[in-house]
Amino acid sequence: MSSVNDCIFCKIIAGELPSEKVYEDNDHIAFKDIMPKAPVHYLVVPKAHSPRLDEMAKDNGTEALGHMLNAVVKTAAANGLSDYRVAVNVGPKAGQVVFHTHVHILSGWSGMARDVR
Ligand code: DGP
Repeated sequence: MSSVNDCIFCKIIAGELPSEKVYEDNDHIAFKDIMPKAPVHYLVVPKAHSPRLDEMAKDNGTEALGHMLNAVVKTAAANGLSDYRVAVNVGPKAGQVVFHTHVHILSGWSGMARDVR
């Protein structure tokens, strides 16, 4: 599990690693996922480090959860997405591999995406 010092998303936020940015506000950045699982796949990432969703409220305050979801809606709107899926993996058994809280935005399918994972 990464700490702030070796966190890949902290490095992207700091501009030390490249990313394809699609949205930014004071407290969040959104960029394209490097391994997309849908035609459109963005990650919305709070700039303040917390390892996982269930620790984020403790670390950054419960209002940060709402602000993050608002940034998700803003990211989708800024990129013209009308239909999209929002997902958060919490913990390794759920598939979380980057331990800096983030929200996936998946979109861009041509038809119904009910069974897309
Ligand atoms: P999760 O499994 O929920 O922890 O999702 C982590 C996502 O982060 C995964 O879909 C791949 C993506 N990812 C990992 N490293 C990088 C990176 O260096 N740049 C970008 N843009 N995405 C990354």
